[in-house]
Amino acid sequence: MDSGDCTLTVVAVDGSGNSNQTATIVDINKIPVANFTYLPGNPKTMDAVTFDASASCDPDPKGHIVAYSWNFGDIGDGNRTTGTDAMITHSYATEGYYVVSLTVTDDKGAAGSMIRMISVTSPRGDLNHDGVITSADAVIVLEMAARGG
Ligand SMILES: [Ca+2]
Ligand SMILES: [Ca+2]
Repeated sequence: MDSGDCTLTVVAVDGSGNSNQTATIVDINKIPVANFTYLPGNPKTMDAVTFDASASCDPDPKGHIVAYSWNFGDIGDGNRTTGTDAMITHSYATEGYYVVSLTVTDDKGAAGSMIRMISVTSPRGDLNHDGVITSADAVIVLEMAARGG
């Protein structure tokens, strides 16, 4: 991948929250650009969701990404995994909205991040919302029928 595939904006922020875009970068390592997609686009609970970070890149002609760090946003303060492959799968146990963040690290140790919001829904018929359809869901159907629906 050549450097023309990357868009890079460096924004410096001081302790007071003031920011300033830096236009001149000469002979220093450029931070890598994180980007990812996921499939299926409308995942359901317990689906193996494939996250693909192969669109990430390092603007430096000879630079490359050495690590992909994910926070899938579930389980307490997140569910963190770091690997060297751009592709990873993850499944969600419960429905909801999750903030997924990806941080890529380049060969010089610089890091870039991006986040996406992912919506996970329950499969049809999962009446007790535990992510799987089991006899427990059928029991709920029977109870609803017994109450006269
Ligand atoms: Ca770089
Ligand atoms: Ca269920």
